[in-house]
Amino acid sequence: MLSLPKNFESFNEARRKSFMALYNAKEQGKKIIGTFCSYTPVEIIYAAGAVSVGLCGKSEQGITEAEAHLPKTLCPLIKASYGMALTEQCPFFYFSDGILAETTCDGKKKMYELMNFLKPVHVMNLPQGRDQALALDSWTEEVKRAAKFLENLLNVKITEEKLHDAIVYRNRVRKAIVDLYEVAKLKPSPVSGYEISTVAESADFHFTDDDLVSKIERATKEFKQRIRSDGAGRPRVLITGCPNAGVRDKIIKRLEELGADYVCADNCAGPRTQKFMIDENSEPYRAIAERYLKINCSVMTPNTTRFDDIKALIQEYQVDGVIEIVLHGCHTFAVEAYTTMNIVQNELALPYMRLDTDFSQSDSGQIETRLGAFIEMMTAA
Ligand code: BJ8
Repeated sequence: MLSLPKNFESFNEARRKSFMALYNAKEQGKKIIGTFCSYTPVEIIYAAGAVSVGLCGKSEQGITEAEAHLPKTLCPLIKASYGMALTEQCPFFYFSDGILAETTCDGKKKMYELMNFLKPVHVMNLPQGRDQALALDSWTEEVKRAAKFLENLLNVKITEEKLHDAIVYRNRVRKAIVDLYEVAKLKPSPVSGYEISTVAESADFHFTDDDLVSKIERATKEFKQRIRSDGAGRPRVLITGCPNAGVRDKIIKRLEELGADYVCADNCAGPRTQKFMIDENSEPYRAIAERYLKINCSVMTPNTTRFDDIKALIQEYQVDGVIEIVLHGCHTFAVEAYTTMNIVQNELALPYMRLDTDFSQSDSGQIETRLGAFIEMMTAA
């Protein structure tokens, strides 16, 4: 019989519920692999007969405890991810059989060394630039090495056939998510971006046997049929920069409550990343490596394709202004923010605002004032 965390009784109802849902899945023999990044090739996890679960910390919970091991100046996403694992508050980490991770930013890759004391962590060596000589070759080898890790950990065999099935399945999931995001291309968007992203993010936490693709497709259909009476004239915003899950309520929800529409994200969660499919007719390991190496993250150098994508998304989603979120301690996105600002303000002549923040609520008043002023600026433009 599986054990529950020592502090289980102190959890709120929602947390207890997710624990118990996963507990039941584990009791039925489901294997779970935790992930922290869009570079994780989830196809190999599915081909190993396991399910992947996104483990990034999304709130202040666990940060104080994490700071006993990690520097206070580290990005809140890293501290929250580690803290939730350390304090056994995250059901998904608690029930994960292992972790598949990558060498992305310095803080994350060093944190994994400590996390390895809590659970088996395999760190894939991500090339630092996709144009480097042998980048694709070495990343393909890393995908194979990660597959071996899973085979040993879970005592399974990853065959080419299983890999192919996993590629086809994950391509279908991605296509469904892109279609879902594209609802916001309608002007006015029939549904709030906050709601769209809530459905898209739920795909990261799918442990049951019902069909995830049909679930997303149903939501897309329902959203398209909605009639929104207050939609006209609301400025349309693209959010870029660091992952925004930990600041969704403070920034995105508030932005929409104040009168703008969040129509698109140029980040890991948005259509920019989901649109890359895997070639279903090539050698699977190389095809997987090729797809993941296309991701435009600021940990890559150079990362010029990110800016090409921002420009394309601004056009496709008829964007009126760009907000860049930079989490405290995230140097790679903070440096790239200078280029984003120049492109948006000077080349495209659109309003741009950068918000430096963390997962606390201490700056929510200040952020609200700045969001209000930004909406006025977009409306006047
Ligand atoms: S592919 S964005 S998920 S690395 S915000 S922890 S970069 S200091 S999350 Fe990311 Fe993968 Fe890139 Fe996406 Fe470091 Fe920056 Fe923190 Fe970050």
